[in-house]
Amino acid sequence: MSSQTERTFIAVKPDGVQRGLVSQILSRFEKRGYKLVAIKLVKADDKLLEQHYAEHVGKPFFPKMVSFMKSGPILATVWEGKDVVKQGRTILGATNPLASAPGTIRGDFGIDLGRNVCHGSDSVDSAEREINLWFKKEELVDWESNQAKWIY
Ligand code: RTP
Ligand code: MG
Repeated sequence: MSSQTERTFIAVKPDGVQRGLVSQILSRFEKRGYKLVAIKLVKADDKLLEQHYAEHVGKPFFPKMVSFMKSGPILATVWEGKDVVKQGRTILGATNPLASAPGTIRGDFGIDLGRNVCHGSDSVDSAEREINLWFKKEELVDWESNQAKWIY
């Protein structure tokens, strides 16, 4: 996979959707130069969340986190571009919004660990797994961005 086609899974959690932060979050990825390849609103169920957060099943915070993630729609997106997995996490900020720098999504929009507005894949392998979990192959749109020649 060439660096320009690296992909990551970014989600706006139910608090971000309810608070009307969707457009501002999408805008940060668009303005940075990343290409949107998939987007949809999802009401997640237990099965999807147990697979998505498989590494956290059984931890004390897991049941509360799942009930929060089921409390409203989640905006699921896939973005493509150079180093997008790592850069996506940087754009999101630290897990705990209180430890997130101003200028990051969590640092600008959050103050509570359990209400941290957004999710981003933590590695290229996680990204591939999460994209396949949340999206069908045909939902990933293959298109050529006219901006690419100005971004790269
Ligand atoms: P995410 O997967 O949601 O993008 O967050 P992350 O990688 O930054 O952090 P992770 O360790 O994967 O944790 C997943 C989510 O669980 C909640 N959490 N609560 N001790 C706690 O109460 C606790 N620890 C983690 C957070 O909302 C975190 O985003
Ligand atoms: Mg995580």
